[in-house]
Amino acid sequence: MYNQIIMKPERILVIEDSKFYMTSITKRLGNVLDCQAVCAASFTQARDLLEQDPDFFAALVDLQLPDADAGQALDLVLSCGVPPIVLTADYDNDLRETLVADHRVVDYVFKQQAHGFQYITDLIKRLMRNRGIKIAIAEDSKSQRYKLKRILETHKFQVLEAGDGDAAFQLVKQTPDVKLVITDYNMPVVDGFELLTMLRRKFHKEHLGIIGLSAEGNSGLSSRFLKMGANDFLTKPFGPEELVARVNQNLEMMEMLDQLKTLAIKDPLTKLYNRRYLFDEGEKAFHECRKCHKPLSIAMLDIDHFKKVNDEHGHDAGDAVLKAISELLIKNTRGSDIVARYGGEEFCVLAAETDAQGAGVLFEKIRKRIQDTRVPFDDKTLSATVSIGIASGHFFSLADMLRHADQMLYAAKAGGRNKVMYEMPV
Ligand code: GH3
Ligand code: MG
Ligand code: MG
Ligand code: MG
Repeated sequence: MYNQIIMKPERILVIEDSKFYMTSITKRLGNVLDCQAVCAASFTQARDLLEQDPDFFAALVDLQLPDADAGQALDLVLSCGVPPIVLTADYDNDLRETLVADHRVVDYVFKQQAHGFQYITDLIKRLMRNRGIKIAIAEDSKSQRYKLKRILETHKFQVLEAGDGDAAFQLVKQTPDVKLVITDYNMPVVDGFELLTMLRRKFHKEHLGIIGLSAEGNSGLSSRFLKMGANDFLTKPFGPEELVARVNQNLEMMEMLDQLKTLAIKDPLTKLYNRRYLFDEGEKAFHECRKCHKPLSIAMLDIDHFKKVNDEHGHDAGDAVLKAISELLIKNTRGSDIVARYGGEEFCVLAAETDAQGAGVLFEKIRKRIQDTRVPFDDKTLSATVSIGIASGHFFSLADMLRHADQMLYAAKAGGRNKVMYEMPV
């Protein structure tokens, strides 16, 4: 039995009197984002809904409604603490300035805007993602810090604050999942450049983004921030739209790099490391163990008669078995071991600091657990066994170890399959 956490879809309040607009946006929210759109066709309806339960993730608010003054619904939503995305029929510069000045407003969208629905769903998707992202602000000016915090919190980021560079450094050190630091230059104790230098000694650009804030008229500051390892900079004074756009752009860039890296080292089906990673990291582990006279074991695993699973139940069933075995391998090994998909239905586990005896016990347990595993697929239950060959101890090279493990695997196959084969050192 699986323990499943059922997540309730987020509720989004949509206050809109145009039936067409309401239907289109509601459909998209449900289909694209798995959100629950709660519809209010008038101000009165919106007020009743908010009175019943004001716990909305966000609100889409039409400024023009038949039973209220312009903007009355926006005030209502803000007074309930729900972050609003304003929908407006026409562009008006004064209106834009009023909206931008209120740091509690997430954004505004023109209804005629090309790809407007896409814009809204992308925005809400980002707000959902932002909930899990921590941003630290290093800024000595209280009012500036408050402004930044307010804007970022409206966009659902988790915000941490520090009044000088040293406090910011301590904060980031204690909170390793901070994704982005926004830092002022001129600060007491430790200034923006020193903070940048201290942070870069510990955290790489790809893991911790840093945006420097430089004062107007000092263009030298921005280029210095970049040269010293900042990801980006913003020149003061800046508006919330500029800040949020830069923050998002930098986060997206980091996420993309992360995804690219994952693609380069992991197998997409099983999420295990690929062959290339095994060779690169395995080589390092091999030399490390040899240098420190620590034991090392390598196991090659091959699913028995796997072709039959595909032939009898189809390729998707085969994939389900591959995934189940991969999960089992991860669960039954240590984080420091390298578990890789070596080829189609072949796996390789590199267990550092494990001698022949330890490896024998470990892989016998794994063999037994795979044999006992039942994989549900459609209305069927699938099962599989594996043959395992182990190489332990001191070898000339990693390739040499892999070759030996492969020979042992061959012996396990020849010996009847569903077996673990290894030679104990004499
Ligand atoms: P043995 O016990 O001798 O290892 O027999 P086997 O059938 O497991 O070995 P064989 O090498 O003949 O067949 C391997 C099969 O694995 C054939 C191939 O279609 C299947 N396979 C390889 N990669 C994948 C994959 O990604 N998904 C699925 N479903 N099957 C795969
Ligand atoms: Mg300052
Ligand atoms: Mg094979
Ligand atoms: Mg096989």
